[in-house]
Amino acid sequence: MDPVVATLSYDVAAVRRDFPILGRSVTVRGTGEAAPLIYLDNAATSQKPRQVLDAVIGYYERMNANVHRALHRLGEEATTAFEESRSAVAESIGARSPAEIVFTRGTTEGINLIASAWGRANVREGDEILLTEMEHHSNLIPWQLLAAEKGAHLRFIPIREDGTLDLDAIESLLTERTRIVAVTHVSNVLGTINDVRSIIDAAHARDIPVLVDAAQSVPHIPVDVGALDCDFLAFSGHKMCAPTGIGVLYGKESLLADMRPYQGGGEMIRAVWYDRAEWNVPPYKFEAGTPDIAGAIGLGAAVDYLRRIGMPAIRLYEEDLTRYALARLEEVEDIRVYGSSPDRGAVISFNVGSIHPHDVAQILDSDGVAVRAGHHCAQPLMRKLGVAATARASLSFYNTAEEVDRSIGSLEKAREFFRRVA
Ligand code: C6P
Repeated sequence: MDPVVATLSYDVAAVRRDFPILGRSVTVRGTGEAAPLIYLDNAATSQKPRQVLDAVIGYYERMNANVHRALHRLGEEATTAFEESRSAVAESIGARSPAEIVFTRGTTEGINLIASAWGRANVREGDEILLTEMEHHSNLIPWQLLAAEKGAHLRFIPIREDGTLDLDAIESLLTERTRIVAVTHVSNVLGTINDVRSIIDAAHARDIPVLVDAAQSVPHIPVDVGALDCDFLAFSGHKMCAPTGIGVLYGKESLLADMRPYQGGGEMIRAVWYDRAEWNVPPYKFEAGTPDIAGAIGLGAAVDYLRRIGMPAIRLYEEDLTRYALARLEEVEDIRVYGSSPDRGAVISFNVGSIHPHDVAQILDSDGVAVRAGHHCAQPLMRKLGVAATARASLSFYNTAEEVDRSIGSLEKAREFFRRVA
């Protein structure tokens, strides 16, 4: 890995040149003119820099082989690159050892792994699982499945008007039946950055382990699992400049060592007989079958890339840009922004008057501005907010104030259009 040069600022124009897709233009519907693409759907998936694309292509061009099996040169090189990525990930989130880093398909698989492998062994009838009211379906459905199988109950930390968690409620929600707490670090709808450290402290005071859904935090803010003292933490490579299909589950080594495997197959065993088997050590115990080798190598390159810019610098830049975008949005008549936590990430959900968010997204798209509209895989939260859907702009370290300005122009256009047809 190159030496990490972390300062608190960086050259955004130079960073943008690393991303081939940011140089593309799209045809403006109506005029037929070409406009630069404005990509504001980073919470769904991020764009990929040349360094990551090269790492993936380089693997296939120079060392394509299976890992941990082949004794030949290619196998050895692929295994080294794969394990170097694991070490880079471990170092970047402050894990004590690469053995605490399980490669998964993404956040969803990481949470399912814990609900299944840890949950089935530790949750019993009448037990409770504590979540929050702002969870993505990925940190809700796996627990619903487990609760239904075991006869356990789900409890929820409520959210307040401003989209922050009511942490005062925790003390009464943590009971002698609570077996695990699973909480999102940053909401993919409200942008709220949750004070997971306090939640972890409260849970640990009762010996309850905590899983953090870090899908929207690891790509945007410095995250240190040692400082948080979380027991499990899951995130996705594709939201942090790496390819799709690769993700990470961090787990404290002692917990991973005690857990049953998640899936059976090659790689996760030490010895096999016709009627039984002995498991491999973590993390391999949880990596049955051929992994996404190219994806893991791409993730290693993405981690190196982000660390060279510096996560503190990325956080500062995105914080500024989000503040600017929120201020500009406030100028739009009839705008309603969901979530006003003082501590927030680069996600802004909004609606404009009674215009359907799908229409807002479509008009923005016709101007080359990509935002998401829908329930954002958080239907219970949408119900809580009293809406069926919202539009959502999610920013990244390569977006600019100029892009925000152009998007606001398109939003005004949408509002004007619907005022005329109303
Ligand atoms: N949210 C969004 O547009 P996967 O699909 O496994 O990479 O990530 C799931 C996930 C889990 N938790 C949170 C907080 C998330 O935001 C996501 C993914 C995307 O908001 C796609 S629905």
